[in-house]
Amino acid sequence: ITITEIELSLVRLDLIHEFETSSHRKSHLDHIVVRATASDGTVGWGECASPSDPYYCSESTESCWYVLGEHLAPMLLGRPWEHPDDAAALTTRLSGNHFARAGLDMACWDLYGQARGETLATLVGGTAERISAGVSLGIEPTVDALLDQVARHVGDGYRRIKLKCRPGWDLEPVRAVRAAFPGIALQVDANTGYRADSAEHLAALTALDDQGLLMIEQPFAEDDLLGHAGLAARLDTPVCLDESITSPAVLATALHLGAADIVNIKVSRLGGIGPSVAVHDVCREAGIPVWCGGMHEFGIGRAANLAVASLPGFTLPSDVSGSDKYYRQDIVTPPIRATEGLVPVPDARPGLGVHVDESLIRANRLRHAVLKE
Ligand code: OSB
Ligand code: MG
Repeated sequence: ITITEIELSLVRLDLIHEFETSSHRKSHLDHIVVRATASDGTVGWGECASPSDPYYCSESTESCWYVLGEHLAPMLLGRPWEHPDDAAALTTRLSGNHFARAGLDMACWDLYGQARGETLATLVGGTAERISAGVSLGIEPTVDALLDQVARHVGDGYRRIKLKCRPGWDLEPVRAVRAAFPGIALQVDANTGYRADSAEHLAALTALDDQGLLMIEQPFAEDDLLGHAGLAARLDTPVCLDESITSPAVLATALHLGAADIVNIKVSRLGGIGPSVAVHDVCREAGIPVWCGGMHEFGIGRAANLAVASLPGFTLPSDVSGSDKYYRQDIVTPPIRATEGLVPVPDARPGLGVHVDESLIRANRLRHAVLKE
């Protein structure tokens, strides 16, 4: 396969409900949609689900736009490859920039799937036809507003609730949700908001230990693997890593240190499908449960997440909810939807398994660029 043209579109979709994490609040999503055309005219799609600003990680929409346009696209355009892993190998001299990489990687897998006549899920060895879905709920202005959100999503059939937390918004909301919904599967995500050297923070995290949580996700900084290992040893609640796990090599270190009881796999954080499958395989071998996280993806990224989440090691509910939880109209058909908390793995066509509605991309884009050899 040889890619001869790459079109980047910066697409904005408004969020139905504002989302606040330990670091910031957002009301819309700006993602870069990648449209890669092969020499035979086949079109492959990818989505760069980078956060707009560099808080969750050091990448941003603008860094992805720059890296895709100035570095990744020139490395790939006009160069033939047989498998998407070979396409990824053409760009290894670029350091980091995983979200930017993932956008292009997805488009390569979409092209590859179409060339082979197989879905992405089949190509990676996925087996599940439906993925158990949870929802990730942001920090709300009040506990009552949070309880309304939980009630709504439990009512919609979602199978697990994840609450964003931070110092000062932890024990109180968790206790309130636990009291109102005693039986639900519940977990928290701190997005690096706590410090392992703070007695106050450790006390807050320890106080969560009797709330029957499925896990506490990423309490400490991305590079604080020792801090997470110490906490994992001291809590009964499993510690899950998200931000920290940026590659299979970091995963190996984290597992060696006992820093992760559970791993959140995100295709974009890991820089693509290949490393995501590799992290899954190592965790499965090591008996570490994994689940599929999300970055508020549009339908393209959501379809890729579902394909990866169909692998057998994904035993915990994902964050890959229906796109209608986040935005009014999906840019793909059929739209990604949950029924009774289960999201079908797309299989309507080869590759990503969904059809991309180009008119919606054109209608919602803030800017675009066409790159050729
Ligand atoms: O840490 O999982 C996270 C969204 C943006 C940045 C980081 C995270 C999240 C989510 C949302 O939790 C998950 C989703 O896509 O539904
Ligand atoms: Mg997270």
